[in-house]
Amino acid sequence: MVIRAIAAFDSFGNELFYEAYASFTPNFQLLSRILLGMREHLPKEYDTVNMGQYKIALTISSDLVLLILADRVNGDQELEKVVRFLHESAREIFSGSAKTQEDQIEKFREKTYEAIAMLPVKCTLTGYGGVGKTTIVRLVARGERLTKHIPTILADVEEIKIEGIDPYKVTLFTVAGQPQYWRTWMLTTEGSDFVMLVTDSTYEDVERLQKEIIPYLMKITPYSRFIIIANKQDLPNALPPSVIEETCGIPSFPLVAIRDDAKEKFVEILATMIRELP
Ligand SMILES: Nc1nc2c(ncn2[C@@H]2O[C@H](COP(=O)(O)OP(=O)(O)OP(=O)(O)O)[C@@H](O)[C@H]2O)c(=O)[nH]1
Ligand SMILES: [Mg+2]
Repeated sequence: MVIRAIAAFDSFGNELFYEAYASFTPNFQLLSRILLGMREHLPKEYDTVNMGQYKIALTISSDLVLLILADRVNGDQELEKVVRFLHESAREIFSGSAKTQEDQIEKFREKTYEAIAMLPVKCTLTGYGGVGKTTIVRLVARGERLTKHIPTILADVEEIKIEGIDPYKVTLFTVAGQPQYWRTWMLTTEGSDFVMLVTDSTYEDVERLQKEIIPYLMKITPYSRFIIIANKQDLPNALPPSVIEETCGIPSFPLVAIRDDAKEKFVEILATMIRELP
């Protein structure tokens, strides 16, 4: 789950806290004001509002309104837990009169980082057989370099945690790319915050992405965000990411998964994807 911004208001509508952790397109501050203005029409203490790929979750008590701008992909249950946790934390912190306002804000900011880390960002590497999905995950997870393509069966259940994209925690999954396993993508890819489409950057594979794989995945998980990893950029005739991006209409990033700096490069792509793509 990607939490993009958090705001808290007191009972008079004064802003107690606001912070954005990643980019987004909705005017969250204005939407917060609109929701505050219609409080009496929000009978439940917890509610959500869906807007395209985004979701606003809010909790209301007599002294506090807390709002979170998150991505829509995942179910409400885990989000509700986090919003309630933050609501209680905010009530405690902002009613403590001993401290200065800056201290209160700083203390609550720590709580928001804690809350964001409670919901890992699920990223699934998809794409055709042999394009380098398992290579990437092995390298990032264990520092191993694969030289042979051993087709993944069903789904590679490499689940790893990556540090360094604070305050976000990331979990990576990979699928099996051979066509006979595409049906399993329903289970592995559905509900991913990010679908990372890996291609070997050949004309043939990019065409397959555009014509078959992307339309199929869009059906399975329409609210996920998509990026392309243009892998095997070391090979002659590799299409550059700009051409792949234009062909598929999806942000594309270059990679050579068998190089020593691939892990670093991949983590950079993850960070850009999470923080900068709205
Ligand atoms: N030249 C080159 N070879 C690469 C690169 N990345 C991966 N490979 C090789 O390409 C093959 C990819 O194999 P895997 O990573 O197992 O492929 P996969 O996408 O997991 O395939 P499936 O599990 O069948 O879906 C391996 O032989 C890698 O060594 C790269 O950037 N450049
Ligand atoms: Mg594999």
